[in-house]
Amino acid sequence: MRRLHNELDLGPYWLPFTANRAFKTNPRLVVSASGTRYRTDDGRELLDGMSGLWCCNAGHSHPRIVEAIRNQAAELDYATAFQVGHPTVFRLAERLAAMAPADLDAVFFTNSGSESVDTALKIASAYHHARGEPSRTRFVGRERGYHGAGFGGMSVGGIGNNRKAFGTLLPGVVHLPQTYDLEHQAFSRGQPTWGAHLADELERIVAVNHASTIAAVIVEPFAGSAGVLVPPVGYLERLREITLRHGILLIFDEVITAFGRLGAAFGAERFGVVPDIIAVAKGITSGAVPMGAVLTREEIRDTVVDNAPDAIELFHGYTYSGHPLASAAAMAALDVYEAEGLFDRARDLEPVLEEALHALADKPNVIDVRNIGLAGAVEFAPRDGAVGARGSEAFEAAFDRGVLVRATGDIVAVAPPLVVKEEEIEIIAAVLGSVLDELG
Ligand code: PXG
Ligand code: PLP
Repeated sequence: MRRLHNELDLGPYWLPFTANRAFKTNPRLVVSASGTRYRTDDGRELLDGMSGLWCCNAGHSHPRIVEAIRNQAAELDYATAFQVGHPTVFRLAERLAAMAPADLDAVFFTNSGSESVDTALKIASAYHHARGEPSRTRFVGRERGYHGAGFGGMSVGGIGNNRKAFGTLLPGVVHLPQTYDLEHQAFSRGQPTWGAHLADELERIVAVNHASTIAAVIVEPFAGSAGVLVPPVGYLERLREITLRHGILLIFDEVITAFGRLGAAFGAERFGVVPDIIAVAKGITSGAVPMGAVLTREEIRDTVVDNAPDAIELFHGYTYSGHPLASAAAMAALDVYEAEGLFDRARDLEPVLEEALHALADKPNVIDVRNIGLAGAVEFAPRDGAVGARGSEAFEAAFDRGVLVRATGDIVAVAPPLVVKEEEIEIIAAVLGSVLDELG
């Protein structure tokens, strides 16, 4: 079989979050995709156990989304978002506001999760500024949080490797402890029962720094990038209670958890906790065109807008905010989610994925299996002197056997498209099982 990469110059392209040197000696290329399957350049089928990268919730190249993008590109390719609008983006904002919990009815558009996070932080800051409490500038993140690759998101993020080469980042950021604890939570199904008290650390942070210096707390409802760290029962509720009591905004980074991953439109809905701001991206277009958005309580938007000393109320935005192709893709993705009942489908498949993954608990070197919604992770004991080796070897072996998963350290994460079939979940687990049997 002719391999496309033999004809390509692999030199110039610097791959993101990738082991570039290893990749270029053993490149992996996909050339097309449909539904739950990719096709590789050597003609093999690859079952997508990761929804692309937590984003293709409706499956790949869904005909309805493809058609919407095509039509929009032919009709209106681009419209500046600064002082000008176009109909599709207004319709999309209206629809997102209707889907969002409670009064999170103001929508600001971005092009990625990273931009959504930076936008959410800036809106939180601008809100307190407009309210006459400009001393509220600190942000509280969490250990092992991932909030994208911008300087704002890196600053509130809590993954050392993502931060170590980039200096001092935003000043004034404080981190909550992570919610994961192997000893107390290993092999939890769904939310662990131990750990709600970890939210009380926020009280300590408030005591040390004073509430009047804190703008917002940002957390992922479940931490995805760090390896599916599921919030303990009662934890998010307690964060909500403490933030409300101290006038601190609560931001949910729902870049992974929104649009069905948790069997609901938002993690906020699944967990029954309403934050002040929600950041989304990825599944908003089912990954077909880059887009992100920030949903805020109407009062936050109105406070910023109504108190503005200048004609332009928020000096923030992107060239491609609310891009027509992204807006059309998002409208079509939301249509598909609704028409195919995909959020309910994720909820129905949750126990199937749970059973399939927990059946791997007794495989060699497995120290934890955890899951929530249509997401799960298997964690291995690190090999002596080679942390992360088992994870990346598992990823490569699964890839060679036709299943795409995600490795982060010695954790393998799984998050298939919401259109995945039960048999395909079984295949993903079976391949992982056989990989684990053979992993040294
Ligand atoms: N917030 C969260 C919670 C995310 O998961 C981002 C922000 C940034 O989104 P963009 O679109 O700027 O990448 C993300 C992205 C992984 C992995 O290893 C996860 C993400 C990105 C890349 C890798 O699981 N999530
Ligand atoms: N850098 C330069 C020189 C620019 O002119 C712009 C936008 O006009 C940007 C960065 C920001 O780009 P974007 O709006 O796509 O985020």
